[in-house]
Amino acid sequence: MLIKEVNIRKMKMTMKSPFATSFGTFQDKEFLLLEVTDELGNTGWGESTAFHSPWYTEETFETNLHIIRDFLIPLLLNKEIHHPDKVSEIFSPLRKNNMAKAAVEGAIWDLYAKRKKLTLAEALGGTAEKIEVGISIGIQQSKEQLIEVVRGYIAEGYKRMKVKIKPGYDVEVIRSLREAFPTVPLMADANSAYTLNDIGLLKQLDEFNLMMIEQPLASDDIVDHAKLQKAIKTPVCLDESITSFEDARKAIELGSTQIINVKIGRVGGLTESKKIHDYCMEKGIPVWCGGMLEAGIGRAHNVALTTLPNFTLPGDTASSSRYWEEDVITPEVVAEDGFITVPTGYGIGYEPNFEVMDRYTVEKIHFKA
Ligand code: OSB
Ligand code: MG
Repeated sequence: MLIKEVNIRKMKMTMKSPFATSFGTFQDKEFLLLEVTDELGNTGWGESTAFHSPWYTEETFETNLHIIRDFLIPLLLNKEIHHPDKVSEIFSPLRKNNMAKAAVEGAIWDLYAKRKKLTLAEALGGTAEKIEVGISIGIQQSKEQLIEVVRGYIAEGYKRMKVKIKPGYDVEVIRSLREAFPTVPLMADANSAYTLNDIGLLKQLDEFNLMMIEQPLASDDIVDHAKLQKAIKTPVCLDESITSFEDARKAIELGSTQIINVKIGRVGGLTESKKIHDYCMEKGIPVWCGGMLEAGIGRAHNVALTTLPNFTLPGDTASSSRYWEEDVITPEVVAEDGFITVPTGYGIGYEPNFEVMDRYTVEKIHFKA
């Protein structure tokens, strides 16, 4: 296929409620949507998962715009692409900028699947007809408030609760949550808020039977996490530290992680995600699909990826309505009783909702071969 046109939309949407993590609070979300068109008029959609600030990784939606516009699009326009797996090869002379690469590659995967009359899940080799999801809960004002929020999500059918923690909002918060809900599958995400000096504190979490602790230590570390894992019972799951297949291989080899959170943007695309998935499956390391507070296009890609067989743990792709008053796709993503039914339409299987999309589009940029 030949890529003939690319449209970039700068988007600005506001979340229904603020989402607080150990590194900052999200409410307004600025991000990019991409639409690619081939020589036959097929289109594919992608979403950049970079945030407005370089908090979670070094990328921002503005650096993504720069890289996509000035480097990635010129590499693609009018180039014959036989399979989306080739896109990451074409981009490989450029270092990092994984979220920028993933946004473009994701759009080409969607386009390719539509061209081949396959669902994106099928094109990736996935088979699940429904996927299990949990919910990620930001830092709350108090323990009591967190318990009420969790109660609400349990009532909505979510079965796995992930709670954000940070120094000063950790052991006692998890203790009271565990007392309130003795059997609910529970995990904690620290987003790199601790160091090895906190081993004693992190060890105290062992008594709460957590499914895992996500990214307790530095965002670029795999050495200290291995030391920590030797000292605690709770399985360590890496998020920020895994930016590629090579990172995953090394972290597993070192014993730094027992579970991997795969985020398409963070690792540079669906092709790299599949590689990590396949390797983890071979090594007996379960994976799950993380979230980046995406709008519908990004969520749709997450849903398709999660249909691969080693995604055995619930992901963070909750319903659209958990984040947004209205989403940019139709139908919206809906989790019922903790499960999302994988759509059966070609490509991502959800249609862009142009009326909603236009309402939140700040700027459109058009490229033609
Ligand atoms: O660490 O997984 C994370 C949100 C923003 C940045 C990082 C993370 C998160 C989440 C929420 O946990 C995931 C979601 O609901 O999309
Ligand atoms: Mg995380």
